[in-house]
Amino acid sequence: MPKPDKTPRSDKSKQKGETPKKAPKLPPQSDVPTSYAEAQGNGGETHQTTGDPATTMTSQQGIPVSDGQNSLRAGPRGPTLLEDFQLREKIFHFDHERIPERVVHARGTGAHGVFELTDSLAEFTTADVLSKVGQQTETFVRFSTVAGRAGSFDLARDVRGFAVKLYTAQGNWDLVGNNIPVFFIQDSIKFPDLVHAVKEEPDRGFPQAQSAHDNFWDFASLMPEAWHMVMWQMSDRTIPRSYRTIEGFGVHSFRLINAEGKSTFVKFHWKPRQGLQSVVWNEAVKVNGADPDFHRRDLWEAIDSGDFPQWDLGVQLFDQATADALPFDHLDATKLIPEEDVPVRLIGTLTLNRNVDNFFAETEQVAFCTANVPPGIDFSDDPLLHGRNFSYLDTQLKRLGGPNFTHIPVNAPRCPVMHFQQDGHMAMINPKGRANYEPNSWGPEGGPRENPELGFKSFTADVESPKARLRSETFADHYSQARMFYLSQQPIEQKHLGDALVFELSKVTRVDIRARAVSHLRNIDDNLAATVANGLGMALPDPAKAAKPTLDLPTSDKLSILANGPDSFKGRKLGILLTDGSDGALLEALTGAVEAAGAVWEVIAPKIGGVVLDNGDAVAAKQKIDGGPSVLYDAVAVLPSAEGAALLAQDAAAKDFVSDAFAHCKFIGVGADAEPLFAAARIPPELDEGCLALGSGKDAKAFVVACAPLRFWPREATVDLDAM
Ligand code: HDD
Repeated sequence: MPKPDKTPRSDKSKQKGETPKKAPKLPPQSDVPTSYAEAQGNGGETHQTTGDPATTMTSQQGIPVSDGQNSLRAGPRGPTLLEDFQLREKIFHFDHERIPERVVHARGTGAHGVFELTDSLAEFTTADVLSKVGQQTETFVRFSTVAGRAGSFDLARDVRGFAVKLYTAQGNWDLVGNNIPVFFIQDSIKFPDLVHAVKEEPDRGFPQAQSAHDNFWDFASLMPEAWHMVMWQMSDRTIPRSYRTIEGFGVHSFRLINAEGKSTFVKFHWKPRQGLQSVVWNEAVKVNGADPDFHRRDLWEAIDSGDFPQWDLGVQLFDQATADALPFDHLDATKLIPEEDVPVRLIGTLTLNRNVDNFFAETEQVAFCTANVPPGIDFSDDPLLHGRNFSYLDTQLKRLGGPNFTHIPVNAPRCPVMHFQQDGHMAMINPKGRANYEPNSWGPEGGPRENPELGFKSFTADVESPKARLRSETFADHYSQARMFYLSQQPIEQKHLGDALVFELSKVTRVDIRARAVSHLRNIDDNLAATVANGLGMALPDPAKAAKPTLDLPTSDKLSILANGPDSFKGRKLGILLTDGSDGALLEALTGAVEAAGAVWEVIAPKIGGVVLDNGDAVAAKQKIDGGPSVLYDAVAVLPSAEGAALLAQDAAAKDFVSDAFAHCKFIGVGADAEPLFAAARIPPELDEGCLALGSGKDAKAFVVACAPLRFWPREATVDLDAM
């Protein structure tokens, strides 16, 4: 039998693609340089070409560079000369490297992919991208958090952006959504207030990437319309395990328009084939310290290793009569349409299959706009959507510095682009020819013409109303869907939601704001309100004044993460803690079982150099124990040798590895000799069913199968005071 390749998966990809970095060649003793100038070069090996023009470094103007290490100066210790255009250009360009970060969604990561249509909507829309089964459309997706700055951590409790650019044959279609199907506010005029309230407080510049502060809860507690979204925000949806395990929602109702001009309302959904999954809050807090790039690294590594994440595009299609029969207004972005009322029809699949070549050029410069829709897709009258259509175009001008950001490759449509717009900062593709206006009489050389048949046509709707600043009465029910969402959660999810509210409101210093927040919960669910009030150590306040009484709507399984989780360990990561002398045969069986399940594994060891197994095989480690805490893994196997376990029992990081995995309700594979480490980590000796003995090949397979539910939730009642 061939010996197993013990190289961790992520290292294998390196073997495949990346050029190994050469260690710098040290000069032999006899060649010791006699001057500093000579020593700098290491014989020229690391920074000079062998004379090949193709690899010669140049300035921005293309002028070849002879020396990139030293600026031009008068004598070795004399003044630097203004004449040094090379130094001047390099520093000038560096000084201008930053552009304004996005005012919201600043922290994000992007990837390329393809969307393939599997079910035609041609009877509803003239949009080519939704009509031709089998057609593949190039796509770019950017995932993001909302509140944190570009350098903030990934696992903030926050909404996730899910922005999709489809380069369709009829122009770019941007579906700029979130991982939550509703929004905090009904009218875009409140957006700056919402964003100001959630971001750092303006006097002190903190807290970063948190809603757990007075200003956010002050605002939320004064905005009853926010409370449906607040329920989602306090659920585990906002601490996802991975971008690969979130849903995406277009939020608003849009319209599909067919060849006869008939309109059908549509809501868009992205459903992850990876299943939904989140982490627990204590884990999120620790992940942020252990790996602030947890989500972007996860997406990058999955795509890099060929495990391409996929989402199905779903549509809820409904007509005006259906909309009129709903107990709420579908134009109100704080409401969703339950899938039980209007089913989601899956019509295509998005596959992310290529990482970016350059983060700035692509992920940072990509510019989305909700107004970018091809013919056949149109807007509903959702007032939040209308504000967005204005805002995104405006923001790109500020961020990207001029009106020609569509010339940047990641933003450029892949179909022909023909118009008479010209010039401006950074213009790269001015229209050709003599005529730069229309109509003109230059014939075919005169450039493009409008096309009443193929061109975009807005849906014709009658509008007759007084001009006024109004909020429709049909938007007035703020609590019924918040209650529906809460009651649709499984008990452990309800517990997490209550814990999150207690955590967040415990960070609020003003007691009156805490009380006002809880007063809204009384209109949502009295048990939840009582739990939160108890958790905050305060008396239950009176219910907030409600514009409409809360309705008891039917619950929906689709709103629960746990009811929509994966059915296997596929795409997940197992952390295997080893020491010298660990069982080689077991490791081989375990890694085989993990790979057969389509999952990945990493070795964590006392030293990054790795360990030598009982069969003499050397295994490289991916992480040293304190750099690879168990929070980075979906499940762990703890397989030290007897000697190793005795040593690890004295090591704080090793004990945390085990006790955190236990506290976070992870499935744990327990090696035959691991007991002293478990005892030192204060794990009760009677191991629960989430801790599985690992001894043979058969056990290894059973362990990976057992990991499918991802967490052993019954344990939470034994490790969390709030649950006892
Ligand atoms: Fe927004 C960015 C999603 C309401 C104004 N928004 C932005 C991004 C996402 C969303 C995913 C990041 C795009 C990227 O990756 O580049 N926004 C939403 C959703 C909303 C929403 C789902 C409600 C349904 N947004 C919203 C409103 C306004 C904005 C009401 C203003 C009226 N959003 C912006 C913005 C941003 C933005 C300021 C910042 C950077 C950018 O647009 O390109 O214009």
